[in-house]
Amino acid sequence: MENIEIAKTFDEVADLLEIQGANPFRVRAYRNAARTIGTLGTAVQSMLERDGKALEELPGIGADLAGKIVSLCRTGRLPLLAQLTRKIPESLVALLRIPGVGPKRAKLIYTKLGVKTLSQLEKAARAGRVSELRGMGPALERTILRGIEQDRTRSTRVPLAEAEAYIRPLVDILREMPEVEQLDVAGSFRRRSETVGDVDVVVASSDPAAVAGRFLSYPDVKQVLARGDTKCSVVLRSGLQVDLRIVPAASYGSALYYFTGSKAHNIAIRLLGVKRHLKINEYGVFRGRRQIGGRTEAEVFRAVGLPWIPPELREQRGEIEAARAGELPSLVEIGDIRGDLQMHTDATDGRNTLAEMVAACEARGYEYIAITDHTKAVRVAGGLTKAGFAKQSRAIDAIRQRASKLVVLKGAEVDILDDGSLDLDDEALFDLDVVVGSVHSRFNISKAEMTKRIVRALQHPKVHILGHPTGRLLGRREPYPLDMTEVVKAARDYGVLLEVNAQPDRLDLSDLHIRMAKQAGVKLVISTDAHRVQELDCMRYGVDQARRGWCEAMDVANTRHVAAFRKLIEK
Ligand code: DGT
Ligand code: CA
Ligand code: CA
Ligand code: ZN
Repeated sequence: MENIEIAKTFDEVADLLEIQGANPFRVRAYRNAARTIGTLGTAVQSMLERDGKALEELPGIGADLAGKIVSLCRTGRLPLLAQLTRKIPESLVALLRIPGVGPKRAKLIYTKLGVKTLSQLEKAARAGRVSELRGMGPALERTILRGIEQDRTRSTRVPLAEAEAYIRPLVDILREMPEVEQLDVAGSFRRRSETVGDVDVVVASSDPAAVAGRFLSYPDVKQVLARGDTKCSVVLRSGLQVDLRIVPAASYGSALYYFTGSKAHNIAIRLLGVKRHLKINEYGVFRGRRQIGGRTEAEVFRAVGLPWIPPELREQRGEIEAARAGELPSLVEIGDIRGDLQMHTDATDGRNTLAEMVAACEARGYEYIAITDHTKAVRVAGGLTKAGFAKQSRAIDAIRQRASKLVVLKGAEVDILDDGSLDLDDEALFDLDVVVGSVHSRFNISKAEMTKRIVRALQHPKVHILGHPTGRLLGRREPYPLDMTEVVKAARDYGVLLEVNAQPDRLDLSDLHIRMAKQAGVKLVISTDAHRVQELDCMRYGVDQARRGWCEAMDVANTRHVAAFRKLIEK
């Protein structure tokens, strides 16, 4: 059992408990456990094999939850889940994906209308029966119908980080084989797309049968779609499809290049080859029948007169022209990042104390960080009042007394209220070093209203960063309607940084919006928005996203030294 499957099971338990109206603390406990397990660096299964008690030491996991994890790993089932689904159908959980339908409404819809599935909900909404329920109305009914439509067209793509978790153990096994000379994960995974359709693995080996055999016998394989000596395709238990290509070392570079894609990029490169009377495919670069290259990727690019192009750029968005002109960006790297400017502590909805977050950031070698807990409007997160921030400020002063190289900046993630005003008074704001302004409520307003709301917030002299600018949650919530051109313009005019939120289910801004901001001369900031120490490690997903947006280190504010960063955010 993979960590991520355990996490999903706990999330489902939390959903079902919530629909039943269970004690919110109990719901929270399962959600927190899901997050802990989902973001854990080591496999729970292997922890159990080594030391049965180690689980209980994880944050948010006591003896009771540890016992549940053990039985889940041993039997693949959780009795509690079965018990819950005896009372209410499991299919109701799908209703929660629809905007406007929370647990209370899902329960109401089920008990009053007998609706158990999305298609039944659609029927009921079309018949106008949903709007007749207490607290609902025609506007909500329309939102629900629109949500169901979007849910249907949404594909089964998997967030990159999730695919990474599923594929890592398999890749580790293959890499250990002496028959595997080289191995890379190619495709959209290597291009670091925010979601992947399937995972493409490329291997160099002179014994393809051995590699294919090991691949097909991997215990997590649920279904074999294709089996051949050089080409196999399987579906893992998680539902993720994995394609494997095995080639001789002399073709490895061209196979890696070819299966990295994107398709549009490949076609453009192949056409450049045709002009030079070259044939370029997954087996190599050929002049007539003679192979003239393909052992490395660089040889493929060299054959068409280009320098090697980083995979993140291979989307046929001008990278070939830039490469030809010698103007490829020198992309930002994880090692360039000197600070993390959004994170939460247990003063609000974070899991770790201020001291623990600080220590974890010191261990990661950062030069500076900002502690940015929520403000009071975010009630579910226990957002801080002015007094709460004053208390935190004293705690940070105490930490600053200790000799440490890490600069701890005082910050807040301040809610942008309905009218674009801020959820903290000016006096409190002016005591802070770094203010992230974010929208967490009232997503269902018009594009014009949302744009006005955000632009007004950016005008405030103490808003330095716009947090997760579009509010999307990959696969779960569409971005709120927003005129990004206007927001980018306002960010430039008022000297506000736009956040690239590195949480794997946010990655907000998107790659295209990042590039738009960069081209407008707006600086970005890559932040983890960590709610626990392990999440500090998701910085690399934000960096990948910024690379897809063509960012160099200079485009990213938190690659600067702390003094230069502070100067940059002065308005
Ligand atoms: P995905 O899986 O939907 O997230 O996206 P990719 O880019 O990983 O696409 P996939 O898995 O269908 O194929 C992997 C790569 O193989 C793709 O990026 C480029 C290459 N490829 C696939 N089909 C074609 C094709 O018809 N022509 C060319 N030139 N390349 C192709
Ligand atoms: Ca793929
Ligand atoms: Ca594929
Ligand atoms: Zn937030």
